[in-house]
Amino acid sequence: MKEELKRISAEALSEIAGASSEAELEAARVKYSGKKGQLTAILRGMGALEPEARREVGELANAVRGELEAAIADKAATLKRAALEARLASEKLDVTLPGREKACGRLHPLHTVENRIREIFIGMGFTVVEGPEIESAYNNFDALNAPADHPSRDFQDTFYIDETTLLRTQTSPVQIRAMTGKTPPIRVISPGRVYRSDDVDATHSPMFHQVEGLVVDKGITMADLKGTLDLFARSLFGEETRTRFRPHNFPFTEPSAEVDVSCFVCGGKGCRLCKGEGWIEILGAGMVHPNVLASCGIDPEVYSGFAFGMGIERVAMRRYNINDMRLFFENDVRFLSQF
Ligand code: 2NM
Repeated sequence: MKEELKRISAEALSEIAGASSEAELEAARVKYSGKKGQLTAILRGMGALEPEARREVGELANAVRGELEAAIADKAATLKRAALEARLASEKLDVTLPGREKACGRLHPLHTVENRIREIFIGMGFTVVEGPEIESAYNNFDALNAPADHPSRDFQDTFYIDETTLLRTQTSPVQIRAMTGKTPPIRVISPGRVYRSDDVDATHSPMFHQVEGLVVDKGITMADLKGTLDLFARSLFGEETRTRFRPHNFPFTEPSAEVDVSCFVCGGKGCRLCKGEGWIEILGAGMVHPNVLASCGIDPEVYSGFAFGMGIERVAMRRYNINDMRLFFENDVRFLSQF
């Protein structure tokens, strides 16, 4: 039996040493010191021995068991360390590598320009008002003193939903809403989308954005309009900017004007942007027609007002020197990321 124990010990130690995984080590443990293991079988068989032999074999068997347990524990620790090292090697990361930059969104250039326009007028005491894009023909045309035969009413130019409902062609109906049933003073701007049945080209889009402004109070004159637009132009385009009013005609204002700003590239000398003119048209404006005030329930004998309107696309195109309006709506990141 001693010979048998020595054989078991030698075999077991070599198997333990040769185990290359925790599973193999466990298999070796079960094979020798498990419940049905070879060493366990010897210990069980000792009952049949003489007391003297039993003591000797028992001592040796215990010694072998101790040896095996120590070898197993030792090997287990070695395997565990090796597994950890393998994991550390495979999961190694180089914290000195440069990070991967996340693409970050930004405001659309039309939004940036609209926000700037809002800021400037808010700074002058205006309130921002909004209204529906689906409007009544009354608010869009009749209340704005547009005669029944005015060309803008044409089915060719306006998106009608039915005879009395349409997509607003300007944001003026918002100002009709801001005046109706209200008592001046009124100081509002109305930014938003407007719709016209135009074919798409470099300077036209069937949907574009406008900001209109309106001031109504006692004693409002053309001087207030000029001062307001002058300050606006200097805030948006720079302190040296000058404004020029040219006579024009709108049904909702009298007198009416188109407003130019001195070219912010050449300062008025004439260049490619202003096509040698020195001036760039950006606004329409005028004194609110008495019929418009009256149709909103405001007495034109007591109150007067001015109004103006501009296309945001057009302002942004001039500001950023963009030559094609379609670029705003194509959402090509190569274009949008430049602003
Ligand atoms: C423009 C040009 C001139 C305008 C007029 C009104 C209202 F409602 F008061 F009559 N709102 N906006 C106006 C005046 C708009 O856009 C080129």
